[in-house]
Amino acid sequence: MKKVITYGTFDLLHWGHINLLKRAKDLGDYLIVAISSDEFNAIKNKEAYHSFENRKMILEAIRYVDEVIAEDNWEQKVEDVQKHDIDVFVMGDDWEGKFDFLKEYCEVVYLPRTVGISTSKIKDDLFDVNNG
Ligand code: C2G
Repeated sequence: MKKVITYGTFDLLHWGHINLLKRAKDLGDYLIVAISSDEFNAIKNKEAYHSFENRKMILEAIRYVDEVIAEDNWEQKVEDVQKHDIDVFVMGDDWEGKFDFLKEYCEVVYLPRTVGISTSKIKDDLFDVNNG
């Protein structure tokens, strides 16, 4: 069984995230998603609308996702890859090159980000709609 892992906050979930998860799953047979804990989001300086528990529930409901674990820090990836016997590490290419150190442990794939959608775009568009 070819195991894939990817990391992220995945909040507010949108079709760009789904595109990423689908392509990640297509690279293997089993996809683990490590979602950033609320505490780690504070370190990433990222504000999530949904709590970790609710983001976990949402991700677990996605057909491409087989398992959800917590991402608590920047340093856990090597241990995760080894502990979960990962074959492929996947991230959007906004992270291009940032995780090449994992090539010692597994295949590293950066997939093109989906253009035209982002959580900040959703928030901006909603703000414009509500504020004329
Ligand atoms: N993504 C994408 N297309 C978009 C938006 C996001 O392909 N339009 C991808 C990102 O490249 C990332 C994943 O979806 O691979 C999750 O996005 P975020 O939740 O924004 O992830 P981020 O906060 O960058 O967390 O240790 C890694 C970090 O936890 C990554």
